[in-house]
Amino acid sequence: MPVRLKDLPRKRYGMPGNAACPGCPETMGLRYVKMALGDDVVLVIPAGCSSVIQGIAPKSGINFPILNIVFAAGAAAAAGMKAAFEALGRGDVKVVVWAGDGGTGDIGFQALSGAAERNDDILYICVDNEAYMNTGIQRSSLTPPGAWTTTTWTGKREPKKNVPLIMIAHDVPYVATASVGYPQDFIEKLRTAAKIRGFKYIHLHAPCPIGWRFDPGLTPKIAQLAVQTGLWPLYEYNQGKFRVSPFSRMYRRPEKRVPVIEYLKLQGRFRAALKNPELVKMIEAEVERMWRWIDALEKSLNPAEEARRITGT
Ligand SMILES: Cc1ncc(C[n+]2csc(CCOP(=O)(O)OP(=O)(O)O)c2C)c(N)n1
Ligand code: SF4
Ligand SMILES: [Mg+2]
Repeated sequence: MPVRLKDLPRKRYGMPGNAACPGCPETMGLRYVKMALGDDVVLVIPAGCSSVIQGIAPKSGINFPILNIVFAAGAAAAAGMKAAFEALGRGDVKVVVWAGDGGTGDIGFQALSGAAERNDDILYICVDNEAYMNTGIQRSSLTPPGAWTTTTWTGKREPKKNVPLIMIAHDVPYVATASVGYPQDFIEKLRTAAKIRGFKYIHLHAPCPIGWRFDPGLTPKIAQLAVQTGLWPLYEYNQGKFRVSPFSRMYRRPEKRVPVIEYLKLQGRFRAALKNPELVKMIEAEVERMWRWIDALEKSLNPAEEARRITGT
């Protein structure tokens, strides 16, 4: 059912004066997670900005239960915690991993892949600000081509690792992409995922004003532009059924599509790339390549057949 803003809880989950930078997409995303899932939720957070946003123990700028855990172990710790809740007769508690792009696509990837393969009953959210922000903006495998970081001074040359597609290939029940620029879509996907037993993965695009070099007031706008240019497609793979989400359907209507350059030019991290036509072409080619994957998935998956295969009916 579509989410109506007026029905969402008004409770404060991030407290005033927490340690996030102004315009931080991670605090926005954390708030939406709690608004969507309610109180019986424990978060597991590997090292990253969200570990620091909480502040220094015994105080916390975030008022819900969190286990902070080493980088490599997010999904494994969550799977163990879920098993413990079940043993205690509290299988209703939702265990959610909230990990950065570095903690997901690089250092935590083996634990993520293992939990997915075992179909552990957890929800894993990658909050993707496209670099190792907490340690000073180093490149990750999810940094997009053309982007400046402190370890890619002239712009990254390699493509962005496509973790959501890798997760679909793990044959898990639920995979979706989302954006902090479209909170209702994100909240709907969180609620859909929460009703499914087994492994769920949501990849949240999270523009970071500090690392991407833009005005902190522009976080939602930059997030929306990523979707409107087709650079960040919103879609959902639910038990064998693949569908492009409504806000991304405009990509298929070229007259509605926003040129990629409109997204790039608002961000200081693409300043060098914008002077290099080859890099801009590479970024545009990446967008088209990603949409070819999406078209292929949409055409090739037979929803009824897939659902039968997964559920064994
Ligand atoms: C094994 C290990 N290596 C490096 C670090 C240092 N470290 C802490 S946070 C962080 C960056 C995390 O990046 P990401 O997962 O993308 O989260 P973000 O800070 O961007 O939210 C790094 C490298 C660490 N804590 N543990
Ligand atoms: S560096 Fe970016 S993600 Fe990290 S706290 Fe600041 S705004 Fe948030
Ligand atoms: Mg990051």
